[in-house]
Amino acid sequence: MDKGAIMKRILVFGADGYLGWPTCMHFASKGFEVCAVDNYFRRRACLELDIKPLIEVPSLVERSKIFREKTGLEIKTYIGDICDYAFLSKVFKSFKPNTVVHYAEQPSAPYSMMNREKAVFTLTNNLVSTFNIIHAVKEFNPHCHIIKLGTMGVYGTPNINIEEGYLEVEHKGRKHTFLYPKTPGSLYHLTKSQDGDMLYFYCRMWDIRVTDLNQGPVYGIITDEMQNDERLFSIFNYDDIFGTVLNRFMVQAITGYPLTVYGKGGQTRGYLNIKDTIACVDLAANNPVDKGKYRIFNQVVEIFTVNELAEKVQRVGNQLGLNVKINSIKNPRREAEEHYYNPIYTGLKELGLNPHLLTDDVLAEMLELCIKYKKRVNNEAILPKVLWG
Ligand code: NAD
Ligand code: USQ
Repeated sequence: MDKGAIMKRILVFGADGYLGWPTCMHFASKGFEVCAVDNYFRRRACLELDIKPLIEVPSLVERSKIFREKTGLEIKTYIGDICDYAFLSKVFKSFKPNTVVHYAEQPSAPYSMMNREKAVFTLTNNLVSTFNIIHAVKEFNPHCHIIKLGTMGVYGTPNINIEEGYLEVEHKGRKHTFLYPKTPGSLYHLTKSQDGDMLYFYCRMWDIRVTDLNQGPVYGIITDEMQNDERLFSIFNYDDIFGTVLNRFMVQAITGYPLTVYGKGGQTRGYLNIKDTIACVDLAANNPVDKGKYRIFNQVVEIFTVNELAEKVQRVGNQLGLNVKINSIKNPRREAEEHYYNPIYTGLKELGLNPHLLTDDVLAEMLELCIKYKKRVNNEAILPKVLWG
């Protein structure tokens, strides 16, 4: 396999999003030819739900222009829906990627549990986008490496260790290795289980090559390529629909809103800094998996309970002169609030990941950045409104 050829032309789906945009800048800065695709679903959903991200960022096309003006580096853009196979085929035929990164899904658990319409959109969008990418790879470049962003939430919170993707089972004296059993806790998480099953199926049927990065909740705002220019920042939400827990807590802390711990706060997850998301995708792209293989990494850096996160934000916030309070509110979700949680996450470290940890300095830096945008915070967007039951 020509590794150099595989690595240099990268197509990023979901490129306007929180993780997609910094990924595009990163690969462009590393000498890749980058093609960025998005249909602005996330922006339209925010408008529809009257949610404003903390920082106003220009469109994908505008950010690519700004990035080119500042660096001389090109990020080619296409605006369209990858569930539309004709559009996707056009992009594949014209760009001829060697690697694709698939972020282009509806990523919010509460959004998927809001009502039937949002649920059916999540199902259709997340499964058809993945299905179309598989078909486009088979049709236009069967050597192409698909890197899909999965989620740790597919495993749920089982009372045994969470292995990295697969589990060897011994039954009546015989052994077989299966995909690790999945117990997702929202319709969104269910779609991530199903798209994983589909990718595994087509690895076996069509010999495509896939890396699935089962990622935990991401926090943070800044990556190196943003160069402290807010026009190059990512979409950053703190609301109950698109905000992830630590990003929400930081914005709550700077406005004096008591941190919204759902239920007992013993919910335990594996977290990572947005800088490490980029580093992990980079490692996957630079170490493509063999054809026919469905490789899974658990993309996690540190494990915390919700209570531990809230206490960290409170301590560091108070050191900055904020008066941070914590409030346990009724949990809108159906999930275990106290449970065993021991995922294995050695694969990416073995490939060379050098993780960023959630130190007090890192937290203080993120809080100070959020303070700059305090005037934009709408407290009405904070309390959870979507109930699972
Ligand atoms: P995001 O919503 O910011 O990014 C996804 C982007 O994909 C959006 O810009 C959206 O407009 C686009 N998109 C969605 N459907 C599309 C379609 N059919 N055609 C074209 N574009 C489409 O979300 P994110 O937080 O950047 O997450 C990216 C991926 O990573 C998702 O698949 C999510 O499941 C996964 N993930 C995210 C986190 C996290 O904490 N942010 C953690 C684990 C996994
Ligand atoms: N939580 C609170 N208070 C809040 C928000 C959340 O206690 O104000 C709790 C939730 O109940 C949950 C935990 O914090 O137990 C994490 O919630 P989250 O909203 O940060 O994460 P989640 O809904 O699981 O989804 C996010 C991303 C999703 C990704 C997932 C990774 O939106 O795209 O797949 O993190 S994981 O959680 O590992 O499945």
